[in-house]
Amino acid sequence: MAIEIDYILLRHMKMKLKAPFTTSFGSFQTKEFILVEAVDRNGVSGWGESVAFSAPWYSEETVKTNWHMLEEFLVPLLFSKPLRHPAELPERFAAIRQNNMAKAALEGAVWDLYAKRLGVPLYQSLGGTKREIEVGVSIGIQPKVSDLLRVIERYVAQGYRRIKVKIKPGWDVDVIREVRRAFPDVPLMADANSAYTLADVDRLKALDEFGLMMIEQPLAADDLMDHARLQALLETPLCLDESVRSYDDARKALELGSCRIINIKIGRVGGLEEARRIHHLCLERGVPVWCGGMLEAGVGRAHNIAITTLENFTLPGDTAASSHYWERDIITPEVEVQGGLIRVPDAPGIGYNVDRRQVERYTQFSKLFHCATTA
Ligand code: OSB
Ligand code: MG
Repeated sequence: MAIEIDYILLRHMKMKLKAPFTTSFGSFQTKEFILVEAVDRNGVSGWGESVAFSAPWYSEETVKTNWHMLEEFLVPLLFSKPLRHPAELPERFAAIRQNNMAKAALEGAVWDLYAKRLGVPLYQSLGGTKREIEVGVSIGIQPKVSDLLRVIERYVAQGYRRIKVKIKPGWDVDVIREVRRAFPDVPLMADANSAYTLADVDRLKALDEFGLMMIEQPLAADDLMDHARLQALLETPLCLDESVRSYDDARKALELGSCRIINIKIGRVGGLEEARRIHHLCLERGVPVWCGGMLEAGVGRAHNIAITTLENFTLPGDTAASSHYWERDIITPEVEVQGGLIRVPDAPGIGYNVDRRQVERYTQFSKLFHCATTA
């Protein structure tokens, strides 16, 4: 059965986070993103969300470069010949270098549509089995340590399964020491978003005494070699985020010993199919994975939940409740966390309803692309 897409609708969205999010790169509160709707000839809609931000601080992609890639290259490739299964898309998109978040957004919409046409939940089409997933929360850099402790207190009380604290030089060893003193037993990790170099090895080594689950992405995104050297010097496991953009990156990182854990983000690796391949590789090698977050709205959040149902997602992810980010999300019901768990919905596709009224409210502009070949 071919997937007969009638049109693709791209929306440029703008939503305001409840609180500013601060990393080693800076702070932002307005989240712009692209929402992708793929509609087939029966009027069924599949949804995808690009995780690219307005500015290229996390990777080189932005909302505008994604729009350009989708409009000029990826949507035309999708329409260029019939499609039988979403797993065919990575090969079709391989003619385009990188631009993984743009590819993932379109692929995600097609996966949702595909699962809905079969009447099965997306997580099952991906081979997932878990009925509930464990989640943690990622806490941005705060003005003062006392603020951070108060925020952590709140999330521990809500039952989140682990706390992730953002670090950077000057907001690291002393801060983690305070957090450990206040919360001796909480599962804790730190994410540096590439804020360090090998010259900081003593500072990073000093974190070993706090029993962190892992340190995420301490060094540069393109530096698997230095991560391997650092990992050899630390007891704390390293986890790679920005450095792993493909199956081959993951394979090389594991072969070099650059990390002992991988954070899988669907957008960063170019889509659900590539995410699944990395998951399978890590399962084979006995390396645990978890699902990262990009401050997604409901559609992206639903995709994260679906991929997290695969068996080797054994560590809590960053997929916190909708209400952690938004006054009002774009899906119903919103993503809820109880006792640190999300119940995986059983409805076809992503399993949540897209709230078109909210979508309209947050839409800045949109553009429709018709598929000529199915007409
Ligand atoms: O490095 O994991 C990261 C948010 C934006 C960009 C990169 C990262 C993050 C987070 C928060 O840590 C994840 C989330 O809550 O969605
Ligand atoms: Mg990270």
